[in-house]
Amino acid sequence: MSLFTTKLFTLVLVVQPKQVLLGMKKRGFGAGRWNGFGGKVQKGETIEQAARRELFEESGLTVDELHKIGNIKFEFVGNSELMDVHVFRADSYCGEPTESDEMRPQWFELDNVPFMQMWPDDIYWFPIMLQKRKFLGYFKFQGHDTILDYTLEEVAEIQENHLVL
Ligand code: 6OG
Repeated sequence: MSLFTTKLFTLVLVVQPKQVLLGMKKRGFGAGRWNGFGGKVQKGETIEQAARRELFEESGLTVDELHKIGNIKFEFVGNSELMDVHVFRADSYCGEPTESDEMRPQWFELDNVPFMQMWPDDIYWFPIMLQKRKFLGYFKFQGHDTILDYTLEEVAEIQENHLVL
């Protein structure tokens, strides 16, 4: 029996040959940090539908193809709810990045990703993502700044039901 409950989230990285689009989170969880676009999966939608919806709501972009590239489980000490984040990469997009209530989008050169103003896990898995490889990760946080433990492995495919904690 697991003592954890799990909540599903999405995270989309829009990547161009030399740049990645990030959004400055203006409010709520992770405010003040650059991140991909995403949020909670709602009842009645698939994870990919949620990823497209959140990407559009937060950045104004739509995409043809979303590649399922990663899954990261986040544990926060003292919190029995695991965040199960499904990570996608899009290599092309439609529309113009547009600021929303939640996010201010900005392009970053791939050799100038602002890791110091991002969640501390990102520096571990971004290089895998940018190389178009796939990964499974688990990060245990104390507060929002300290990683106590983590695991990260590259995988050939992201399965629907992998690791259960
Ligand atoms: P809303 O609360 O805005 O969804 N997220 C994380 N992203 C990274 N890179 N690292 C983390 O380390 C994260 N924890 C959560 C998932 C939250 C958004 O933030 C992502 C969602 O896209 C702890 O609805």
